[in-house]
Parts: sequence; C-alpha cells; structure tokens
Amino acid sequence: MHFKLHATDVQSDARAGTITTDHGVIETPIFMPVGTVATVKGVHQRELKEDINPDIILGNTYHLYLRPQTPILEKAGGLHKFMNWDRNILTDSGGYQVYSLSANRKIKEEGVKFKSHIDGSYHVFTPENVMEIQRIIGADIIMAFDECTPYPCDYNYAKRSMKMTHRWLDRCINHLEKTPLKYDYDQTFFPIVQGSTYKDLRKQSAEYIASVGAEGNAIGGLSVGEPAEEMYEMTAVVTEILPKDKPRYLMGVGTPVNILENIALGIDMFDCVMPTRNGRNGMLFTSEGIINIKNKKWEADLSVIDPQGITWVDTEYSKAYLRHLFTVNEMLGRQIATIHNLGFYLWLVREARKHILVGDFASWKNTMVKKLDQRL
Ligand code: PRF
Repeated sequence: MHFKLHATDVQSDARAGTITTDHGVIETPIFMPVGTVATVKGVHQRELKEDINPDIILGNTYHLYLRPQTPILEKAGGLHKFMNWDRNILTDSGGYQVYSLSANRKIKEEGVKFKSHIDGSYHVFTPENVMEIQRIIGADIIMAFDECTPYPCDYNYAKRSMKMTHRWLDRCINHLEKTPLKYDYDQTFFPIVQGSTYKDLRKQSAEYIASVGAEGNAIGGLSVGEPAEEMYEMTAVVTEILPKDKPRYLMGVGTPVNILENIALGIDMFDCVMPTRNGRNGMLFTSEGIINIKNKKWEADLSVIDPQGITWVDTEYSKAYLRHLFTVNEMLGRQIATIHNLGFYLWLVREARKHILVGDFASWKNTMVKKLDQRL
C-alpha cells in the first residue's frame, strides 16, 4: 500500500491524498459504504460501481465468519471473487460487532467467547484467529482485534481495556508475520487507537499505536453515544500524535456533519451504516438537510427527490412516489433511498476533497454544516 498526500488545508488539518493498493487507487478523504455480509444491502454491483462508484467498501469479519463462513470464502478465492467486487475492500476485525451484536460474550486476556446472534452457537475470537480469518476473507486492508469500550466508561475499565487492546495488537502483528498471504495481492494491517473519552488515555494509546509503525492507523471507540464535541476533542488529541504521512481511519462515523468536522481534524477514511440503514428506514440525507420521506408532509409533493441530481434516482422519482413506496412497504423504496444516501455521502467527501485541493475547505465546510443538520 502506498499513501500520498496531495494537499493539506491551511485553515484546518484537512488533507487530500491517495491510497494505492493492488486493487486500485482510493482518493481520500473517502467514505466506505458498509457491505457487512458481502453485499451493500439492496444495491446491485452495477449500481454500486456505476452510480455510487466508491473506490473501497467495507466487510465485517464477525458476520462473514458466521455466514457464509470462511471455508466458503476460501473456496471462492476470497471475498472479492465471492461477491464479484474487483475494487478495494476493508474488513473490520469483529472487535466491535462482537460487543454490539452477540447475545452474550466473555472478554478475557486470551480473547472473546461469544454467542452467535444467529443461532446461539458459541465461538471464540482471539487476535490470532481473527488475523487468520481476515487472511482468508482477503480484504486489502485488515483491522487489529480490539475492544471497543462503551459510553460512558469508567476510567479504570477504559485504561485496563486499552492496555489489553495494545497487548492484543502485539499478538495480531506477531501472528500476521507467521500467516502467509492467501491470494496474489497484498494486505495492509491497521492498528486501532482506543481510550474511551479520556484525553490522557487517548494520548497514550495514540503513542503506542504510532510506535508500531503500521502503514495506516485507525481510531475506534468513538461515536458510541458520546456528545459530538467530545468525539471531536478525542479525534484532535489523537490526530496530533498519529503520523501525518499515513492514512487515518475513524471507525463507524458518522453523520454528514460528523464527517466534515472530522475531515477538518485530519481524518482520511470513514465508514458508517447511517446512509444505508437510515435510508432503509426512510431517512434521506441531502445537501439542503435531512428528509424523513415517511412524513405525511411529502404525500402530495411531486417534486424530485433531490434537485442536485447526484445519482439518477434523485431526479427519476418524486418525493410523493418514494413516500408511497415506503407506505406500501415496497422494497424498491428502500433501494432508492439507499442509492440516494450513498450517492450523497460519496458526493460529500468528493466535494470536501475538491475544496481541500483548491484551498477553501474551511469556509465551504462552515457553510455546509449549517445546512446538513436541518430537518426539512
Ligand atoms: N473497533 C472496531 N470497529 C469499530 C469500532 C471500534 O472501536 C467502532 C467504534 N465507533 C466502529 N467500528 N474494531
């Protein structure tokens, strides 16, 4: 993997760069659509490639390990081939899903024993087997196995957990060195900063993560219920320490405003279920603000979904029609909303990149954040 910085904003820490891997170039800042179970829910590969056009998508070790299970992915020759996606993929390690999804789990030094949310069966994730699973899934970027602390989190728990995440990181790195690549392209490993909402812990964790000298670094444990201001404060503490010449990935963030604010703090990569999950629930993100398409207000509004027309669905269908599809629970409604939202998120980060390159990012961002949170 190679990361090149093309511009840094003068009024903020925003950066525009490119990440090059064996599956192509990723222009940063980037938003990675979430494709948890080997599909970006409700979107055909053709629409994903041609209409939304991301350079990279995200998959989840936790889900893929449970279904279709690693032997099937291995037989297919990895996730790229299984889902017929020839661009970049990043897989999360399960270090978050195991806590948020499984029915119950026991965290120990060795690893996490958890109960599947699907059939109640018991499984164990360790730093070692998670590296092996991610080798088999075969994503271009693979993540360290960590513990994402909840919010709020007691200081002593956060400290102990962070230290265990650091020890797990050492085990991930040791084991990866012993686990050969499975396919004919490279994989890049990203460690994850934790430390809850405590500045001193975040600082310690960022220093530890920076010291391992990985090709890219991630920040976890944020956007778990803390106020946005606290998230920005933690991001700022960490980005000050993480190396400038490596990409920085803020995991599971966020709203359009969260993304712009964190770009301003020096984040290059994002992922979040919001555009897809909230889209399936009728929430549309637009450049004018947020629309709940199920609202009666749109019942007879025959204007197009979004006059900006970022993706073709925006001008192909009216608000009243889309509301109707949600009212009668037609799956097409959820598909249209998903394409619209992903198109909007990708447009947002591409615009941010353009403005960083031109040199007016800070003023553009300030104008945008005023509009983006408005409820229409
Ligand atoms: N760790 C991992 N994945 C994550 C997170 C984390 O802390 C988060 C937190 N927002 C989202 N996804 N491994």
